Order: sequence, then C-alpha cells, then structure tokens
Amino acid sequence: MSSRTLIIGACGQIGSEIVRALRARDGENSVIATDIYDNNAEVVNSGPFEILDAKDYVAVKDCVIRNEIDTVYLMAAILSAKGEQYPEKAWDLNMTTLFNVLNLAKEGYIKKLFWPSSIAVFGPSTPKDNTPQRTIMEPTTVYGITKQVGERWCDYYHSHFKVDVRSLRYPGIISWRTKPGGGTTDYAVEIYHKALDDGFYECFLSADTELPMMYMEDAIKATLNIMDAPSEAIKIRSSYNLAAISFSPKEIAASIQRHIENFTIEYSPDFRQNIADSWPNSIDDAKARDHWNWKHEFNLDDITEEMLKKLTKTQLT
Ligand code: AKB
Repeated sequence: MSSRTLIIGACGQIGSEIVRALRARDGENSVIATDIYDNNAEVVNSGPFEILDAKDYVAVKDCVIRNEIDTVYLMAAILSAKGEQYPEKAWDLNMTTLFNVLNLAKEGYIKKLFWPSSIAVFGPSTPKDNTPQRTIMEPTTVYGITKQVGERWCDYYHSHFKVDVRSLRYPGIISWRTKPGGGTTDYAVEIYHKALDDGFYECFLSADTELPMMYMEDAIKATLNIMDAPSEAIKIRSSYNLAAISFSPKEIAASIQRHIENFTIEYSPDFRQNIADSWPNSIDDAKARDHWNWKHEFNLDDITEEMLKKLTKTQLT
C-alpha cells in the first residue's frame, strides 16, 4: 500500500485545511481524517473519517495499525484563551496527545510526525521585535507552557529515539472556510465576518496590539513544505520560527475600510489582552527560509481582499 496519512483534529481550523490539501494531492483514500467530533461536513464527506479520542493511546494505536498509517499530523489542541479557562484540561489534552504519537513513532508504528507549536512559546521577557529562533522563553499561558515543553519533548524523542518529528511555531492563522476557536489571534478572523454581517466589530484587543499573523494558504504551504523536505534539511527538531506579516487591530480595520467604507471598530480589551501583550510583535524566521526554503506570499491587503471575496461568496451560496 502507498503512503497513508492520519490527521488528528481534522475538523478544526488548520486540520481541515491539511485534510483538503492532502486529499487533493495524494487521493482521498490516502488521508484518514479523525476528530473527537464530526462537525465539519466537508472533512467527514470527502474521504475516510473516524471518530477518535487522541488521548486514548490504545485507540490511536489501533487506528494507525488498522489503516496502515505512516505519517501523522497531530492538530488537536486547546489554544491560548480557552487554556486559561480550563488549565488542567489544556495541559492534559495537549501533552497526552503528543506523548501518544511520540511513543507510537518511537515504537516504530509511525514514520513521520507533524506537531504544531506556536508563538505562544514566547513570553514577556522575550525580545519583542524580530524574535530570534533561540531566545528567552518564559511563556505565561498554560497553552504556551504546553507548547514550550512539547518542543523539548520533540527534540528529545528525535535525539534519543530518532523520531522524525517536524514542527512549526505558527503565528495567528487567518482563514475563511473554518473558524478558529479558543485563541487570542481569533479576532483577525472574526473581524471579517462581523465587517460583512454588521459593518461593525467590537475588538477584544486594543487598537495598537501588534501580533504575527499569516494567511491559511501560506500556513498550509509551510506545513507541507517542512513535511516534504528531506530529513537532513530539518536541522531544528524542537520547532521552527515561522512568519509572514505583523499587524494591529487598527491596521486590519483600515485594510477592511479600503473595501467597506462604513466599517467601524471599537476596542474593549478583555483577559486576552494580557496574553497578546506577552507575545512577540514580529518573528525572525530566517532558519526556516534558509533550511527548507520557506517563503510567504500573502500580505495584509492580499488577505483582506481574499477574505472579503470568499466570505461574500459563501454568504451568497
Ligand atoms: C492562539 O491565539 O492561541 C493561537 C496561536 C497563536 O497559537 N492562534
């Protein structure tokens, strides 16, 4: 049988797009989509789908063996904002699922593994601008702690057990097909929906909060590129800094106003402001660009144009 891929967390914002891209590239039956819920019709109906609790080691192992899987993308996680509301749940889900797949790879059931990290690994003591690959990392969110510790475990499993694990520190990801949930960067997706539906957005971050962001198409390209790269090219086995653009709520609002003149925004920062303030403004991703030729395409105005066009079309159909 040819190479078969398992996506865990396949109904979520990034997981669903990985399923779509891999099914288009490798054929629908090569990609087994799994999630704890079956709440994404496209993912469920476009090829093999199974309900899977990624915290259950025996169930994940059975799924991997039964489907003759060699590559796994673990996309299930509790993100930054939700993690602060459910700290123990976030720790348990984010770490147990990672150990399950790392151990399956160590035992030889999986050949290659993708695990997403995040800019949340950084904290208030990290240099804020052009944050380097290697720097001070003192995250102040539960989510950030799980990602930082997860990175150390990925590196450990690679150096001690030769596990072929690859990882990216995703910035905020902007997409139109599936909404994000439970993150601090979610405002940059919500704002487009509200601009079209109501002409108004009440933003939970302050006007000048600058954060690293990326369009989904770029994020998927980066993910497939790092997974396709030869093993020797992947010189960092914790996780790679990955960047495209940085902007603030004020700047994304101005970009939307170039298309929807009457769009207005107000700012009511809540607990997510503290999280955003602890993260970098911008990221230095020179290592990714150098080691496996990463290059982004979409800037803020490209993203605004695409988001408004695609969301308008979706509303009309
Ligand atoms: C979040 O906001 O929690 C995520 C992330 C940056 O990892 N989008």
